[in-house]
Amino acid sequence: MLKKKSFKIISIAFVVLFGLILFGCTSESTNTPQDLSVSTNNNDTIIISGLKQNKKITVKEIMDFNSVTTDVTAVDSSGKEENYQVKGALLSDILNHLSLSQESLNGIRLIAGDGYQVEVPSDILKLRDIILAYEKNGKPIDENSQPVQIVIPDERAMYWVRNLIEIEILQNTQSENISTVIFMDTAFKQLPQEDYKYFDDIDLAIKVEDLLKQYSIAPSDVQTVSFKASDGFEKNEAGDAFIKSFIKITGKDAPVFLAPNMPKGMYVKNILFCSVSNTTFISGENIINSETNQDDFIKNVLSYLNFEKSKMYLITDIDGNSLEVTSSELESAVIFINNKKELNLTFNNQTVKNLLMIQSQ
Ligand SMILES: Nc1nc2c(c(=O)[nH]1)N[C@H]1C(S)=C(S)[C@@H](COP(=O)(O)O)O[C@H]1N2
Ligand SMILES: [Mo]
Repeated sequence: MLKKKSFKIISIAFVVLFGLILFGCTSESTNTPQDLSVSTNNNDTIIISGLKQNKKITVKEIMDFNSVTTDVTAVDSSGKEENYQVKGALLSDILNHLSLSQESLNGIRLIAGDGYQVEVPSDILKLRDIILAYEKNGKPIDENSQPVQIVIPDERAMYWVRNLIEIEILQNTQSENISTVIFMDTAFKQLPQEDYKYFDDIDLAIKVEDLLKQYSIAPSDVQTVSFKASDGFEKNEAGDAFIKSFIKITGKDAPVFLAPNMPKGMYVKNILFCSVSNTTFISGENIINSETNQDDFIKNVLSYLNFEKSKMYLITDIDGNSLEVTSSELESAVIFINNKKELNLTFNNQTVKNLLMIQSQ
């Protein structure tokens, strides 16, 4: 009898204690204890930022929008295809509800709980349906994809952000005119280099912070960074992530934009160039390897870089020696790498060794 009674007291105490623990744990979030038992937490919120005031939308509210159900093909980074059906709400409906139109935005940044983020450019916003998916094949999406996964049919899986926690509305993503081109090949020689573990290799990397400091680019001026890779892949990255990252300058896939705590899907391999503010850092080596017509190198590169047209250009080498050239001289110039691995520029029988910089005057 006594035994039974003390058991009861202990049980009650345990229930009360457990309840307190449960309550204590959840009081910081918006969850109520009952919600802990359901597999899709409808009270999870997604923040919509970049507006005058941040908005929040819960999964429950997302589910209240008209749903779309569609068969999609996901192509992963290795090219493998997977077909499945997703159900979710359209971002355009949610934006309309906030008096915004998807087609007229400059861009959005999708931010995940694991640190992954990707910018969706305006051409995709104009063209595509963007689904906030909460079901896959008739079941709630995997726990690690919750609260919702973005699905953009017919766009690469890079944009299919799982575990979405924030959508940032980007106000201005237009890149400025470029007035300075800096050749990474030469610039990296002047920067501190450190060992960097890349899968099974130990290569060398520089800190982006050092690169920016060397060229007096204030971190506050780095809003976004635009990358282009050797395979034609183009991508923008948030400035604050860029400032804290590295560029691996030797070995496989170099130059690679990366950081130890950055999700691997955000790495940009084989960089052709990256632009910040009015400066472009360009890999002479990758340009040489990717341009079929070496003679038109400067013409081609400068035109797709959005390089400021000017009558005169200033060419600077690693020692700080400068030379003024006309635009026709520059357009006739050719770059090459000599057997000492120096990047050189030749025009009119003149050679600039260890080419560092070209600036429009
Ligand atoms: N939250 C989150 N979503 C993400 C990523 C990530 O690292 N984190 N990687 C993206 C990239 S680069 C790809 S290729 C696909 C990979 O999808 P999979 O893991 O289902 O193959 O997810 C995308 N969504
Ligand atoms: Mo990827």
